[in-house]
Amino acid sequence: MPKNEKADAFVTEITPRSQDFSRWYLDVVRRAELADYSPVKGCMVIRPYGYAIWELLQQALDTRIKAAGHVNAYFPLFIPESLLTKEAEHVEGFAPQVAYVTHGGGEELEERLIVRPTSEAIFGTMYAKWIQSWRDLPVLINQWANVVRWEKVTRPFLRTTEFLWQEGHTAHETEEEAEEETLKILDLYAEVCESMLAMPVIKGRKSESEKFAGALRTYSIEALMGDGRALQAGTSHNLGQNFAKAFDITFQARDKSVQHVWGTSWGVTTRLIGAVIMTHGDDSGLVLPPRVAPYQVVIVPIPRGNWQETVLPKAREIQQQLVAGGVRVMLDDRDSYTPGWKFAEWELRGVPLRLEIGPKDIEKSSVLVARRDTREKLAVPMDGLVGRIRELLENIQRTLFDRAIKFREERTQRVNDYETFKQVMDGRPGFVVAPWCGSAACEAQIKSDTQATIRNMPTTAATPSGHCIRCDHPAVADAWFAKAY
Ligand code: 87F
Repeated sequence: MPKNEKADAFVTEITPRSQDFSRWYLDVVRRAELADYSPVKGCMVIRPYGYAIWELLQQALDTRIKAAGHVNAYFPLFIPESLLTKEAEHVEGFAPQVAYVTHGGGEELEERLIVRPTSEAIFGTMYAKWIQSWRDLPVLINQWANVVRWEKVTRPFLRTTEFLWQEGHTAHETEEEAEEETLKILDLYAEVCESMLAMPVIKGRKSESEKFAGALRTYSIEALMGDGRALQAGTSHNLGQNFAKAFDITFQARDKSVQHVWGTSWGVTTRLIGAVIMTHGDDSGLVLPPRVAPYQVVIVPIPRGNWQETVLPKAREIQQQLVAGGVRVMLDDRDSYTPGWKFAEWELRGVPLRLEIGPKDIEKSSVLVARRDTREKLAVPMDGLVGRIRELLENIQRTLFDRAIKFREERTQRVNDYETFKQVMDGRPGFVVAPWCGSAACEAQIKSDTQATIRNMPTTAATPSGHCIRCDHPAVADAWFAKAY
């Protein structure tokens, strides 16, 4: 496509957020080259730019998971059908989502295999073999893997048939230790979301109806997206002894008695990429927090005069300085595109800082720096450039987080009566915090009246004072309600 035609095209190619948020989201995913659809419905290709974000996130998670004492391993993709049905009770609701392998080597298999939708069953089976004594505990294993869940409605990153994740599976001597582990991981997830993705999250416990059926207690982190809908960004389960009983994972305790281990499982997925898009993106496209930006800085040389001999060498020199200073840099030296086209392109792809350098800048020994988050432009002296750029990147990281916090505060309302609750839920989307009695009936009624679900109940909250928003019985918790993804 000729340059100008392409340049005109992209401006109109992103639907404004206010017009249609989900169209906007799909436009950004496609135009920023984060992902693309594959020939199999619901399966997507994570393109290099999207995968680079995942790698940065993966590294941050992996480092912290290991620092918390866990080790990585790899368990098989295929699981015998009979293993899954051992935990029949927990699996019932999920059955339609399971994909089967029925043939191999040109023959029908004696036993069908499932493509893992999660790995509790295979971890459980192996733990039963590996764990004998209290001396073998705790077992703290994580794996990075792909999983498959057959989904009717899919959306890139947010809900796909196959996705990438980490899943941790641990076994402990006591219930207290398992609970401690579950909450430790919840904190870890929250810290990664807040420090890396600049995405504030609410940490809390799920209601009975929203918890994983195989768990004693499920905790989640919940974030508010740019359209005011909530997104579950990670879960951590205290499995109690449920899986230990289903898979016969026992150990000889210190007092010589034989007991079942206490388990946990927890995971975050490539959905987090969707979360970062919807938390910070704007009408010009993606806005990436510097810590997960594949390129933190793009250098665009301004082609004037004999720029190849003057501007380009200077641009390369700056690039090298920045790289040496630990900054991820892209020097866009393609001469087939105009600077204006490049500006729009890297803006759309969310690069936090753009450096423009032309003959005039060289004369003045400075560069022009444009921030993606605030769109501010400033001249920065070449002298001390690396330090200044690093400061700016940190400032952008903080600014995005502060902005997201402010947005969430503006979109969070506390209410104490059902009429107001319904009105608020009917209005501008966001979180509504309200006292709840703990009954599934009230929860279901609220959902059918308003489409809102309990996202979670913060672990840090004080005991609630009020009465259930719906039935007026004494409340067991202040619940965070929202319409959710
Ligand atoms: C789909 C099909 C079969 C979710 C499923 O949340 C089974 C399941 O067990 C299933 N979808 N789950 C629950 C997964 C629980 C848990 N596993 C480890 C997590 C995080 C990572």
